[in-house]
Amino acid sequence: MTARGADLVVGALADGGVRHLFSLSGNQILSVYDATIGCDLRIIHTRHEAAAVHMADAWGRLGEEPGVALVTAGPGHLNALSALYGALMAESPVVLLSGHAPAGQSGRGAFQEMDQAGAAAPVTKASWVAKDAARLGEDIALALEVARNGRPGPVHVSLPGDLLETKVGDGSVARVAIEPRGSMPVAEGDLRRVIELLEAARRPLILLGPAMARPARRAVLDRLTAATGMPALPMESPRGVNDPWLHMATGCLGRADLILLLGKKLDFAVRFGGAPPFEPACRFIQADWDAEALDRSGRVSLGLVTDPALLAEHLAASAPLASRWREWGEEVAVARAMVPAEWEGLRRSARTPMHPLRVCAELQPLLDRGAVLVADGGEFGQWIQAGCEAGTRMINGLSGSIGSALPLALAARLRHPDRPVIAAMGDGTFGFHAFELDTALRAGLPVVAVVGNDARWNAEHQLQLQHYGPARAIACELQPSRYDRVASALGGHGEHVERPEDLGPALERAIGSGLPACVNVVIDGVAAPTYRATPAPSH
Ligand SMILES: Cc1ncc(C[n+]2csc(CCOP(=O)(O)OP(=O)(O)O)c2C)c(N)n1
Ligand SMILES: [Mg+2]
Repeated sequence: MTARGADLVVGALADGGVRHLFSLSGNQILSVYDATIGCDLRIIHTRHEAAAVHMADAWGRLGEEPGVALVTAGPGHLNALSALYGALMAESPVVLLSGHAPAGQSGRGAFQEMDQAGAAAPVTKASWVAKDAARLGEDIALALEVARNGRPGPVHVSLPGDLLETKVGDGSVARVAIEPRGSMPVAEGDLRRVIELLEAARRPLILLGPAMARPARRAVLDRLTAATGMPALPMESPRGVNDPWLHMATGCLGRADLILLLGKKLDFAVRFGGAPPFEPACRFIQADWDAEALDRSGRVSLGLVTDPALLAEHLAASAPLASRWREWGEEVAVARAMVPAEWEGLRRSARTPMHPLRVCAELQPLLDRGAVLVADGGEFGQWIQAGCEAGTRMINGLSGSIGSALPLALAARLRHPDRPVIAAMGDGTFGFHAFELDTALRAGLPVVAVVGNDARWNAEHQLQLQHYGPARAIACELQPSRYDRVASALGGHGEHVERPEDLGPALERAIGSGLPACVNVVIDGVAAPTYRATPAPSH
């Protein structure tokens, strides 16, 4: 059989270790669908292009290997872009392949013709339109390599429909190998300067960017903390230094006299290094893969372009730093484990509507048994993030976007087929991708959506109360809808819960059903957690 451009695309994906394409069909990509027949490349097709990209994002975050989404041209491509922003901010290796108007009609007003590479450029590491049918395999191999190299992130390639259909040879599709860029060594002088600054510090603290905080690189950080005592905190929430999951450790930021930013930009998440939370005298060191990511405001005393994980490795092996900050490290760890004193009562509270912490208390045994937790944003999402501990946990991330939890959960289930996967989100958020419960059913990915239903966009409602007062709360109310019935209508399992004692059994039934499920929980729409109260040890 004569190979087409589309066969080169599929061949290069397979050679690159890609086994799943998260996709929504469209005219310009049907040749790629056709080319997958008989290949070890499964198409999981979604109900919205953004969901396909969210799934690719989760796949990337969970395994550090690129998740690949395939969408159609023009509007399909544009639908995918908001989710690409999520992957960019989460530093997730993702490749978005979009169908594109035929190259042969370029500039003539072809169907769905637009500047797709330009549109994707602000939310990608690299973005281009393939030019040559015979070299489509190289485009794919390069995209996979760029996505995973250095700071991981999304890459976009537009695939003109006519190139995909072009005959390119006799079917013997040549393997394409792109040489991976080698890791970046740490210059000896740089390492010496970092060690000198650290030696002078009494309470140094490491802040990690999202990629550094994920398990693959986190292991190095754990070794560094074990060797030196120096604590490390992830900055992966849009609430940054106020990430509710940090608990009382947020209060330790103001006590640090040196912050070591590893793969973490000096951005909004860390309040640009300002006071509060940081003392004006606190010094900053920044190590990053990219020179463009280094601070230019003058706040950082030492900026290095290097692989931050490799720097951590060297620091862990540095004799002068060994065991230097044991007490301080312990102090931060204890603060991380402390939550406000009143939480214990709220976790047990029998009142209705339920407090979000009571929902956390009912979820925790499932997480202790190995369930994966995906938490979205909004006030309910913040409570879940703050009040639950999970071995495998994914949150919406620094994009601050709501809506991704359900598609992220589907990919988590694909990655961990033997573990229950719980996606917790507010009622407003559920509306973004509720129909992915249908994808879940078709693809055999039973996840449990736990919807905290307070019949409003509470996070914004709370901001209105704070800034404009109760008399000027406007346009944030929703219906107290029975979202569980959405799941049943789509062939899944639905549970509606109003009383706290019913939640645990409802969750068990939802997981036991083996179907995609929605547990609609009527909750009290309280404001997200804050940490001013007297601390108590957490559960
Ligand atoms: C894509 C996107 N649109 C809008 C927002 C603004 N936003 C943040 S939280 C929120 C409310 C979420 O409501 P819900 O899911 O019901 O959770 P709740 O806050 O009520 O617990 C909104 C509208 C956002 N962060 N992302
Ligand atoms: Mg809500």
